[in-house]
Amino acid sequence: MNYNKVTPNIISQLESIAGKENVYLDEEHLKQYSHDETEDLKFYPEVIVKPRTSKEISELLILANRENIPVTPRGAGTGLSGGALPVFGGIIIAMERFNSILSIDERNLQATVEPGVINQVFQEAVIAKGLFYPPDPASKGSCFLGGNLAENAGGPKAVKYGVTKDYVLNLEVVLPTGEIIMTGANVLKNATGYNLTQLIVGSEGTLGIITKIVFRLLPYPSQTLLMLVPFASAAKACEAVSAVFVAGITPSAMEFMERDAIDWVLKFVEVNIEIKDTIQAHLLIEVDGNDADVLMKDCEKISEVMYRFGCDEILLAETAAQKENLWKMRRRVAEAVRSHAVYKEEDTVVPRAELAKLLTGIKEIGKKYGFRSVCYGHAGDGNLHVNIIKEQLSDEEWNTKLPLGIREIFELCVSLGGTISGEHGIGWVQKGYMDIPFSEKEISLQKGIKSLFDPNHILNPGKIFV
Ligand code: 2HG
Ligand code: ZN
Repeated sequence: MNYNKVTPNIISQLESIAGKENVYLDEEHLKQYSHDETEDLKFYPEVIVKPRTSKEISELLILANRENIPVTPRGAGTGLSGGALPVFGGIIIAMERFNSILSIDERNLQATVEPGVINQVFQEAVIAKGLFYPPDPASKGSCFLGGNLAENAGGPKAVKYGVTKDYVLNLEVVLPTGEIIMTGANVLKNATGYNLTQLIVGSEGTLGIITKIVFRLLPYPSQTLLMLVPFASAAKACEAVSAVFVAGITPSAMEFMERDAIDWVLKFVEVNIEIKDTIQAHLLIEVDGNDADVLMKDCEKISEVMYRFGCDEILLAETAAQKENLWKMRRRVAEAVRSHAVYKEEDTVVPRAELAKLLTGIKEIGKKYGFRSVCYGHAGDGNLHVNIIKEQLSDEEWNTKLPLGIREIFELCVSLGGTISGEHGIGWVQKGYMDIPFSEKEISLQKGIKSLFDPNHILNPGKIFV
């Protein structure tokens, strides 16, 4: 794609749309908005605009089509697949001024919010009314709800409560060509026409810019219990996961951490825990509800399953402090890996009963190409985050062997009935592997949808597809 450059004339048009004070050209801003949380990527925008209304976004997109300028929508920049990076320069539309919770409807258990609201701020606002918005990505303290929709974000609670898409009823969206639409209705059941709401969720900012979100909510579960389950065998830990569900229990979280992941996070944050040398992996299992006796019975049943798979002594966390201590260990592991090594993160996902085969296969592929991996993730969803570590590999090996190893890992996922991203999305970094899960026809269908929504390909170009 050949795009035009942003000229002084275009800058003044941007300023007349959004206000001069909301248009940024300074080096500090251009640098700040040139990266997200994806390892080792930087692309500079030419200008950043911070609009406040859907109408302003509409006018910005109309201008971009007229002048053939690429536009990249951006939330909090916590993405992990380069989805918010302006890979062709152009204009970043930053959504942080869309930061209002417009309404919480306690009668219908619904809420209408703007996309620039931080996930945890929204969670806490609804908890204050006894309500619950479950999707809880690791970055919940800083990520925006709009970005959560763009990537259909998950997190530990997805195993029981589902992912972001499962809570979206209706959206206001500004199309790449500037029209403002509503995609659905504020209802729990909707069999009216194609599901434009679910098409937009997970489209990574390539089919439109979300400006209003209508969520469904649940009653807040008042109690939880949390267990840390150690295993001498990582494969056994993975095998135990599906047995819990077969035993009739759906935990509210079921996380897996390899020994390396824990060792690194314990060096990174203060966690009060003793781990025997023989332990090679842990499961972190949470149950939630409103009846303490039922929760304790669930924990007993889960423990029986775990011991059947040869776990070591289980730690039960009952106090808030004990739970916080264990969750801190899991929630900070990504930062610990990021701070410790040059790495490449993959977001593999398979049917949960195939987890042990996936983990074993990943280690064999690592041996074949000479790289080490540190694995952790949402075992209950069959979603394993694989951090491939550069360590002693030369730059040349890293740049030649790594793509081959990643391709084999993704081929293994698909062979096990899985796919190549569970929650982090495709964005810029995984688009070269889309031929593994999809046929040419399946990709051409998706590209056809993109061209229908964005005929001039000005919105978030270069993402998802090569
Ligand atoms: C997690 O489950 C996140 O910890 C990974 O999905 C976050 O890699 C990250 O930064
Ligand atoms: Zn995750």
